Amino acid sequence: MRVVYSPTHLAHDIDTETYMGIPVPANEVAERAERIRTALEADGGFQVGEPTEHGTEPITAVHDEGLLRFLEVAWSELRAQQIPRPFLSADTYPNRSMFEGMSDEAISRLVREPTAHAGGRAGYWGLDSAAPLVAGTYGAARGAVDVALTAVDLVLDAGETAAYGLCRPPGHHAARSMYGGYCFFNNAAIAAHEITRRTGERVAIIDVDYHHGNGSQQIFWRRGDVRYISIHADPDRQYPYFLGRPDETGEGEGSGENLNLPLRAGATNEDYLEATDRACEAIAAVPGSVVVVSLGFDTYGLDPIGDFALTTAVYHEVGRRVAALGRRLVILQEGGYHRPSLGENARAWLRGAEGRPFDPLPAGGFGESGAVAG
Ligand code: Q9C
Ligand code: ZN
Repeated sequence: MRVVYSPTHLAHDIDTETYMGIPVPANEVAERAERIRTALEADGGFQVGEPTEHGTEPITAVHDEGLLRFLEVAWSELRAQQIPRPFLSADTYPNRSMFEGMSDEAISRLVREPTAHAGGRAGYWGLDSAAPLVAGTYGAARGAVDVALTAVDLVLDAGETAAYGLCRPPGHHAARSMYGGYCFFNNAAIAAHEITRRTGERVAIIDVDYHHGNGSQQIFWRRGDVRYISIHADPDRQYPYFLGRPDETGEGEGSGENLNLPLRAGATNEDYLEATDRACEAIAAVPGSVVVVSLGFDTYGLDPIGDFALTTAVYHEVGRRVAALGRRLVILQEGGYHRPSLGENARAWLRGAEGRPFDPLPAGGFGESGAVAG
């Protein structure tokens, strides 16, 4: 399988994030993508190449141009304003209750981008304090979009039945006009939109990251040409808290096109495969020849921010079942934070999608697999 990787991610070199007001070691770090790339190179069955540049047009087809402009200048604004921070994080968010009682007309007039403070501007465009922005973030986020769009090219133009984009930073929490949750541009949504534009077909997104992809859901909420299906931790106990419930099914043209499958804490391989089958049925029910996979490994039993109990073997089976839909796959990396297992889990998933046996690397062999048997 062809793999797309960009070294631009290395300059998004985060070491700290804030969690509930306290600085903590970052989860979404460069080592993640390097672990996956190295494992796929060692496998021998993957050809890793760099993306081609696709420009900003496919991004602004999905995102507000203001978000792109903000991300482009945010770091230099923080520096110019001499706010001494190692990364940019919001000061104040426009909580909806700030505008309680005001008319829709007044709200749309009053809720606007502040012009002169990086912390206020980050609050306007950001969802949370978990997406630290540094000097290299914009370049890395643009690189991740190019990775996703190059994977689309491989499938649409180069005759590949599947391609893997090793996107970093991830994307599925980024909405049309919002970044957050370690995500800046929504790589999978940009890819899905591009596929609809170029094929004229319907596209399905299956999101198997541990978290609900609120950004992807928001972007396609009213669209009848992109079906979004997500298996994730119940938002009652997990980020992003305010979206991801089963009664969110889309509106207008998108009515019935959004499927949320939340799972309990401790969800097992068996629970996950059952949800995978429901998701695959929802894909098979509509026409189309391409599926975008938002692939996360934060469902793994040892993930530091997840609470599912999945093992490496199940990723092989999920990859196999998604490929068994018989559609072309654009597979894009989202989350997954247990660094030692990321390489093996990616190999397992992608080999499953290619119909190759898993063939785990021997313990103590290449790297430190961190994989748990079973
Ligand atoms: N204590 C993705 O997996 N909250 N994003 C982290 C950690 C934000 C996850 C809290 C989680 C965002 C792409
Ligand atoms: Zn996640």
